[in-house]
Amino acid sequence: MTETSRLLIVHGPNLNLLGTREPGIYGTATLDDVNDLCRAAAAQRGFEVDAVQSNHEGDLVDAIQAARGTAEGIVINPAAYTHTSVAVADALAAVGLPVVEVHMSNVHAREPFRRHSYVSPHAAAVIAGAGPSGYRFAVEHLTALLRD
Ligand code: DHK
Repeated sequence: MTETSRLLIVHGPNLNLLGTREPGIYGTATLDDVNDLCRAAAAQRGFEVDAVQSNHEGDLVDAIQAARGTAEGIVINPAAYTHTSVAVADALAAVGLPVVEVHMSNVHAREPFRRHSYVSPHAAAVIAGAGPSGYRFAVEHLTALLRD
């Protein structure tokens, strides 16, 4: 572990609406709830968390690039950009930090276009369908990876 002991949590488009957005699919936890959960899970393992959400692809790329030197690993729910963004995938590859990809919903049980992820080839693990707990699992796995 380096002296920073920080993780970056990246949330893609429309995740600012968690809590009210299609609750039958995404549940009722808000983005703040999810970030609090990440902070608590990270703190138990001696890490701090920076969290960013954007509805704009380039902002997500900027945030991922900025993680180099400030974070030891990334948890990312790219949301719709999972299925479309070569730019987000390239940014993850460029920074070379360990990545865990999270989806609130089980993307494999939904529309066929949600089954493909540009991000997964750059992820150490992919967690889908566990709702907010998926973020906790992601933080636990990422911190375990970083400590081993
Ligand atoms: C969130 C989204 O916004 C969708 O575009 C993805 C993901 C699934 C989720 O389950 O968290 O397809």
